[in-house]
Amino acid sequence: MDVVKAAVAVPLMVLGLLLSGCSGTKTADSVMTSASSQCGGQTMENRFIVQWEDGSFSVESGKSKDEFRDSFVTQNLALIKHVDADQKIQLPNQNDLRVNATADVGALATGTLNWGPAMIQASALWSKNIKGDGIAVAVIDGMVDVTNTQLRPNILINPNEIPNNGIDDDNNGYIDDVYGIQVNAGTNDPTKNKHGSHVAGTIAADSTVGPVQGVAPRAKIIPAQFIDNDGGGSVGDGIIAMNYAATRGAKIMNMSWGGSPCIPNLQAAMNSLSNQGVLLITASGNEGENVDYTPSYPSAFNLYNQINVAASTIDDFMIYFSNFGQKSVHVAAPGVDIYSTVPGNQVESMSGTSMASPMTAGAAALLWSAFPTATAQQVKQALLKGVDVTAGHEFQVSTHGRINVNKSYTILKSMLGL
Ligand SMILES: [Ca+2]
Ligand SMILES: [Ca+2]
Repeated sequence: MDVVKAAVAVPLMVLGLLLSGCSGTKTADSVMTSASSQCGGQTMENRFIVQWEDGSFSVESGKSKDEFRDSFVTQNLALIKHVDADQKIQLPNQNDLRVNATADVGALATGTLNWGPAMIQASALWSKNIKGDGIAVAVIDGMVDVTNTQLRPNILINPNEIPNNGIDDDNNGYIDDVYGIQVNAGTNDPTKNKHGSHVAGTIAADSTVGPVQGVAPRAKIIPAQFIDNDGGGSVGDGIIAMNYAATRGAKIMNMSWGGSPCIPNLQAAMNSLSNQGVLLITASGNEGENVDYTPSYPSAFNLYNQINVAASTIDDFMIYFSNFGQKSVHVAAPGVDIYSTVPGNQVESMSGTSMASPMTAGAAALLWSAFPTATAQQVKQALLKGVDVTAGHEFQVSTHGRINVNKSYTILKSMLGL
């Protein structure tokens, strides 16, 4: 599947020349993040994230910042709102994620295998037949193994795209995007990077066909892949993946990655999605830091419709490596020794805020499927107000608690006057 968004740049360049007289005081320098306001990170010298005046984003290439400013930016200035150098992001390697050996699932007590959904009381909603129906959740991550027995039933199919014919049948800019997209142009093998499959299973593994209980076992996953086999990706590709998922109807997006320093265009892109009513769930990060004072992004953006999630243990304490913060982290969710789907129809345990975030995304999908007229903000507030706060276990997050989707259900019902 190829990304053909770059082709849009040609007509825009022509139009840009025509309109350049209307650009006012805008200059090529004024729309580009200056070197002095860049705040570290692994800048990609030849790639640029362009925010256009119409609210869209694209990733463009150039020989250098100066060359890009003098050619592309100058020529398209009237249509460009802001330009950032793209930056690399990197998932923790598999050891840092504390991947355990493939579990002998049969030997595990059920309470151990699916302790996360149990702790947040998801089963209380399942028993009411509330299971995430009709809610699309985007996994903005590495490749999702769409052949996995427990994931396959819950991958959202693009009905207007004919598979494997090399044609963009629905004319959405992406060839053969039947399941989702791969923004990263490399060879993407879900067996090399299991993170996306694990995240997807926590959200929506179909519990009728395997041992993993997804929190919302009938929600639909939109795989929007931008992280490669080695866990690397770029902020610009992440923005493309998010905006693609929005066009496919994602109500919720899970972002189990971070570490980016301040990139105005990442904030602008996510703020736009938040303002469109998309609920953005982010992992607080695994550095054990207070992100109110040591922010990394997108964790610490604190957007209107963002929930930033810390990781808790089976004993209901925050794990030592979870980032925290009274202002910019909102809730905790189970994120340690989380068993979920990986390629080969296997089940593995991973630990990290990467696992706590999809636990929360799944909870949001349950609530939204129960109350489809709720706004993203109402779902967020219900999740925040429904947390369990246990004496002696208070989390250093704004709500001091760990999510409880059953309590949040009652709160949301009341908020909606139902
Ligand atoms: Ca298409
Ligand atoms: Ca096609």
